[in-house]
Amino acid sequence: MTSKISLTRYLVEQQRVDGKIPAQLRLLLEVVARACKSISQAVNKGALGGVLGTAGSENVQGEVQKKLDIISNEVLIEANEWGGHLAAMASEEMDTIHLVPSRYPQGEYLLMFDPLDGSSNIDVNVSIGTIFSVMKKPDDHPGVSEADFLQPGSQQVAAGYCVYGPQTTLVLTVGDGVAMFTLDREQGSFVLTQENVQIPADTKEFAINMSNMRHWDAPVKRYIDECLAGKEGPRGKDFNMRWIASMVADVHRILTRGGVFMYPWDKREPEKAGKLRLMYEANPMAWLVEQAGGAATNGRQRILDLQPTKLHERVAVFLGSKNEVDRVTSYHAAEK
Ligand code: AHM
Ligand code: MG
Repeated sequence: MTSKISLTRYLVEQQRVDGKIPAQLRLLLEVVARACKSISQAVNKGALGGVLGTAGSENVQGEVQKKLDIISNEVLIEANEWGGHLAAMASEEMDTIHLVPSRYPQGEYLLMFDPLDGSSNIDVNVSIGTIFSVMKKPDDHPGVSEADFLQPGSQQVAAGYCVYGPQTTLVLTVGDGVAMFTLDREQGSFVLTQENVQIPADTKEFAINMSNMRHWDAPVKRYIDECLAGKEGPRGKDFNMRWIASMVADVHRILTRGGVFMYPWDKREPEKAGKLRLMYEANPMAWLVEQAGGAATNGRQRILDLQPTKLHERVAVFLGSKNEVDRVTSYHAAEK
């Protein structure tokens, strides 16, 4: 790359040269990126900034909230509510939707986010991230309600994440492939460091929380058993395993060098859902992965085709290298 392309320039060119994104969406993405920069700073300070540890509260899913979960949620809301580009926001950390206060202009977009994904890694200095998804508010009625958010992931107009690791990297799609931007801390701006990200169709690496094995459904167990059998088994090759316990970091690895990520539902859950949330985690990651040539299903259906029934809906997730996702999905189809 000869001259550095900032996120701002990339978005302006997407808007101006290619006409791919409207001005309001460009503004929205710049604001999200700015919020991520400020979350990145808080993450970097760690104990020095007094941001580690629990906040003594629980979210709507009954999970203990960390201080950084709450700080990140507030940063994203404050950054986004006054710009005039949003109709409303929804977050993994809030019970219901957050309307843009009436003193600010209302826009046409809906923003959903997991403000700080991988919360169990905050206090141990392991990569964490912010995941976001953008849709348009249906324009057939005034006002905005929770029902407006319940659109399938195929309706997303932008999606991405920012991983706070050894580097802070923002990964974005507006439906035209996947681009990665690394935060240049001296300049204070995100710089384009990779375009047209592609996930190889085949892989020898899988990511799953193996401690749940005894609770898995038969097709998942079959798939992993075959991987574990290595060269001597039906796959005829050895597999390696990675599990970071931050979806952002696991997906970032997969976008970088391939692999398959799985968080299946397991037999402890009567609703046959999973741990991960459709609106804040599965949809944006599924779209990024598809845009990079990979696949994403819930074991039976394409994630982006799922019709959500509630804001905090959970879903089983299989995503990454296409041939592996197709294989584990076919094992589900073969089940009686
Ligand atoms: P969080 O949004 O509360 O952080 O939970 C989601 C995270 C994912 O990032 C990760 O893939 C998974 O939970 C890890 O789960 P486990 O604790 O079973 O390893
Ligand atoms: Mg999460």
